[in-house]
Amino acid sequence: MTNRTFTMLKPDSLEKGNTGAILEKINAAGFRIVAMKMTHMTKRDAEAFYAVHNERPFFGELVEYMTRGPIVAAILEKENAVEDFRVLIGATNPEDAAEGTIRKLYAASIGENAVHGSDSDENAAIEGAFHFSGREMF
Ligand code: 3AN
Repeated sequence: MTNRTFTMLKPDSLEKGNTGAILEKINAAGFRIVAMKMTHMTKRDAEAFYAVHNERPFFGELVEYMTRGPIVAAILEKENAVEDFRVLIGATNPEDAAEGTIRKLYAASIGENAVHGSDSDENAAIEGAFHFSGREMF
């Protein structure tokens, strides 16, 4: 699973009509799409996906946000995918994100930060398997 990462275009990106623009940046950065779908997470899905954050003060807000509308989930492949994708999306807080990064361009705040990117190869595999079966990966 090395060289694969997992991403979600979060509800705010779809609400604002930024899906195409964000996918274009991902494509231009050299990532190959292994799997992709539009889906709407249930409360239970979001609580499970973000279980590592369940003690954090923003957990309720995070679950509310991630379930308020559809998302685009995708598995992406590229050499050094996890690290390079984190560079492409920028810092968690868009105020700290570098110029030209997806979060700098499209995120409103630390809470509504447009995209998700896995933080390790291990989590990329877990998160990809959360959303996709083997038959949906190409
Ligand atoms: P990243 O998405 O950059 O890996 P994490 O894993 O620390 O950041 O946080 C997961 C998600 O939780 C973020 N994408 C964001 O939506 C939300 N989040 C993180 N920190 C905060 C915060 N201080 N206040 C509100 N929401 C937050």
